[in-house]
Amino acid sequence: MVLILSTAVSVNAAVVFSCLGNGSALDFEASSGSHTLGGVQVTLEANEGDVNASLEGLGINRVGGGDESAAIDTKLGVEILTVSFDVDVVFDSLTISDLGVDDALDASFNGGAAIQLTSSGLHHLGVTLLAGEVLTLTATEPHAPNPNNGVRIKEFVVTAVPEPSSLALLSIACIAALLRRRP
Ligand SMILES: [Ca+2]
Ligand SMILES: [Ca+2]
Ligand SMILES: [Ca+2]
Repeated sequence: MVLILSTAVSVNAAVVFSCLGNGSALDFEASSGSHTLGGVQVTLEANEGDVNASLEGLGINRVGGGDESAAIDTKLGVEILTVSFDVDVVFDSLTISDLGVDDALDASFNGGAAIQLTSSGLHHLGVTLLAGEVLTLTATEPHAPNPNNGVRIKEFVVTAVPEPSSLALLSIACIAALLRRRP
């Protein structure tokens, strides 16, 4: 069984969605957009304004003065970015930056309890998100009424979960290989 699982993992490499750069693949400059990488399509949607990236990171560009246009913040109202995929994935990690003392980012997988992120850097999550389920990233204010002045998304990593049918085929192949090895 261990052999089967490790083989299954090795054929599903992690897909790294890097968010940096004006004009990068995730710089949609529209309320939502999709991008396919490594056979995994991601869809991002902003609750208000546009999904926007700059050299500093990815966030939401909201109409009005004073918004951090490439960050998720609460300056002009709570910004929420939703993330979904067209296949079942394990959401391995999320890298964020610019977390000040007044900033936090809540991550909720498919409506589940929020995981509050309060520091910049790489956060290992390892949560399964089925095709079409939504990861909700919400700018929150741990020290309200001080606004969250912006959290930037740098990168996220997902690994596609094998289809049950392909896993079954793989299992059969592994069993066959084991049987062949017997004297
Ligand atoms: Ca841009
Ligand atoms: Ca913003
Ligand atoms: Ca900040």
